[in-house]
Amino acid sequence: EPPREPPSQKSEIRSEVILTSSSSTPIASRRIIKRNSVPPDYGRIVWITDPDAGFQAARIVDLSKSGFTLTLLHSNETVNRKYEEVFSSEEDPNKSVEDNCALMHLNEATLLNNCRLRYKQKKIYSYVANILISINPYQTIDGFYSSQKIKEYRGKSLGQKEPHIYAIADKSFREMRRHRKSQSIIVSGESGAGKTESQKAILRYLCENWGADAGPIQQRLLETNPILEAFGNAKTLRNNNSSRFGKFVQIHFADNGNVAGGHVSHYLLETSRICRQTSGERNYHIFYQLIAGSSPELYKYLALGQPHCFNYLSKGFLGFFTHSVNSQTNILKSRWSDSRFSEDSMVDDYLDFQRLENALKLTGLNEKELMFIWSTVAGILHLGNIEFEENHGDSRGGCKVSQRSEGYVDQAARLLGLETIELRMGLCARIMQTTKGGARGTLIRVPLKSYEAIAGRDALSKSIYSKLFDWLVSRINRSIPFEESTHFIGVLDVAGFEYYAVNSFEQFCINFCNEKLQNFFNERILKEEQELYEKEALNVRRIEFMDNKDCIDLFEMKGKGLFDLLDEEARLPTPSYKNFTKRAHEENRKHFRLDTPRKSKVKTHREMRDDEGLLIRHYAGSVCYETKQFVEKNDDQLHNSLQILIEQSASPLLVSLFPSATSSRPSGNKLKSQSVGSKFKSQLTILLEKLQSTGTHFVRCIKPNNQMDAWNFDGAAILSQLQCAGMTSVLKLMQDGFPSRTSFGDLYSSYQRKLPPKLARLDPRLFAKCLFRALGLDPPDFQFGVTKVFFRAGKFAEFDSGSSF
Ligand code: AD9
Ligand code: MG
Repeated sequence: EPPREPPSQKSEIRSEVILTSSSSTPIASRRIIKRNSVPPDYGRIVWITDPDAGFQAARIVDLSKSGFTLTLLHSNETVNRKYEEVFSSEEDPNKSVEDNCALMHLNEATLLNNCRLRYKQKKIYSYVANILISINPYQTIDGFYSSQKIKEYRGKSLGQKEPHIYAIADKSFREMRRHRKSQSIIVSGESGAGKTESQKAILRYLCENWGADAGPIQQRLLETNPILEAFGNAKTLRNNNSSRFGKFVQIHFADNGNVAGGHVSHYLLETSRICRQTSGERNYHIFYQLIAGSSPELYKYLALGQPHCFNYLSKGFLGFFTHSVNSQTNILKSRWSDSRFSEDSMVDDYLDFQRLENALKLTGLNEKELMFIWSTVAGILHLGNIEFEENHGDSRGGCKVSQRSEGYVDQAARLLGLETIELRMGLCARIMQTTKGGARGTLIRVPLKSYEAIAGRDALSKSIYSKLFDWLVSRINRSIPFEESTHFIGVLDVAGFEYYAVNSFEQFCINFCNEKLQNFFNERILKEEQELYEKEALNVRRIEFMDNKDCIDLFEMKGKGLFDLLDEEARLPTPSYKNFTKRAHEENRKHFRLDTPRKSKVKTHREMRDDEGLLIRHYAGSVCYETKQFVEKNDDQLHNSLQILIEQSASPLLVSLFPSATSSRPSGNKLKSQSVGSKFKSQLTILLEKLQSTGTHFVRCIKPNNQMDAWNFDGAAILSQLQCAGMTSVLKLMQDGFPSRTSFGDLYSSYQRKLPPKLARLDPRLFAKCLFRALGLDPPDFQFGVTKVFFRAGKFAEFDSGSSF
């Protein structure tokens, strides 16, 4: 490499020209072109940033101090771009590769272009070294996930066959066996990107290959999804089958490599949806399934009606959920005369209900338990229809159940095993304990205002539903025990980084989770990689990456971290979101990651005062959070009176969902237990400890467009997802790195048996050197470290198959 002349940008670039155009420069160093330092050969075709396509091709015509002058290829228009907006392109920009690391110039633009080329050829998968990129096809591809395909991928190393989610599943299985270590596959991406479908494909792959001996457990494992999806998925504007909770599904294996059982951990079920949905969205599938699919007797027993009869189902536009057209019975039509529903939707919900019922039976639920589930779900619907009006007979200004909704109180009480009178009283008044000079006083009944009664009613519904969900997950887990397990493969399916025009506590939690996962990703892929190179004395350039530890601290630090401040606020006599917001800013005044909403440059952010919002600089971009409901959303506990009410239910199953807190009940109005935020925080700590102890594999799912159109590639949106997924920083590392490796000892021992005695006495390192020379391996493709040999991306697979070992 020639010496650089530092002062002017011009000469910096010229020195790069020599570096890249010299034919004697080995590929390895040719790759070490600084990002964005595009050699200015006039006439050369490059990629330039474009707000719609992500990048577009242009030809360099001139360069100045501030950047390039170029002509666009498709329109011949002349444009100017700064240096950092111009990226090298491949010599043949129409040639696609399976592993992006095989690109000569690996940068954001060539990555995006390669994804585009492949997607146009209906190839949804590609790799960046060991990371799988998956772009949602929004269409079933014939035979792409068939049993035949499953057989094809079994036992094949990554890169031997076309990129596929099955290849990742197989790799994790092989590594689990080879290293005798549990593995996890982290699937990420925004809503509708294909995470859940990927998770299901992995589960199917593992069960079909190694599940036959597990008997009914295999089938139960596969049937966990219809159950979880009925209760935890809903139609949203972004995805007709959106998971509204996060999950970590572990598939356990016995010592002989066969499936032994499983375990599901779930995180943060969205509860606001139970009472209210955004226009165009639906409540959880189960509500519609029950209405469409229940037998006439059950329908009558549950006193069901058309969806528009229930407040909890008619707050959003009801929409439809469709994948097949069929004509069902007249019963269905009578249950579904609402014009806002299509006929397809009720057919799907009808069929899904039958599927769900079977899955629940397979899981081992008996008739009584099924009845409990249906009664609880229907009970919630009736609860939602209870309305309140001013009670003029009460001088204390309380409310009472409106005349119209008396019938719903009866039905809700009946289905939830409560006394009608108790339910009515529990909803309209709150029992409080007076305190006199610190001593507990008498119990008094404080009447509630209508809006307070509504809030209590909704809190009760949410609480019952989310506890029902917890119970279902624990019943599923009971049906797939894993006593025989030695190791597991876990698949993580949680919502990716998200930001909307208005962001609340849900986004706050999800984005915190993504910061933690990003940090883990950084650590695994970047930090460990670099540390290893250093330890092994490899000659690889040091790569900088943006560490987000400070952002995580901002959330979870003891004392002044945002979660702790929020919990502290809840303990005040009159908690207020404004006070919380003010304190958050005060306590973290100089924090780089936190700012006032005023500083937001993002136009889509709703205007907010400084004590109404937090601007947080995430690794994937700045997000403005509206803190208005933070305090309420952080607290999912029921008021005393409602807790006591449920404890008195005649349904033992319902009572068991609400463990009695009598012994620890303090004198205040609320049961003090863990808040939503701190529970999530501790769940994440456990999850990350689990991930830390496993071998990891990453799948980055990408949503091709916002219209859910098949094969429509929206370049700008995809580029932004690649950036959010941390792929840009990975690129920088991978283009100079050696992602595959094996120890000399391992390499040697796998050959030892086949070697003539003379050779078998060689020192493993020397042996490897001889072997590589004998095989004629290209020197830039590998490097010898202290204990291991390292391969460039894709080269180990070539060597592995070439030497048939
Ligand atoms: V969310 O965060 O839960 O809202 P996901 O889970 O990322 O989201 P999901 O897997 O549910 O998205 O995929 C959305 C839809 O895309 C599916 O219902 C399918 O219709 C479609 N999809 C996703 N992946 C594939 C695929 N590999 N092949 C065909 C797919 N269709
Ligand atoms: Mg999902």
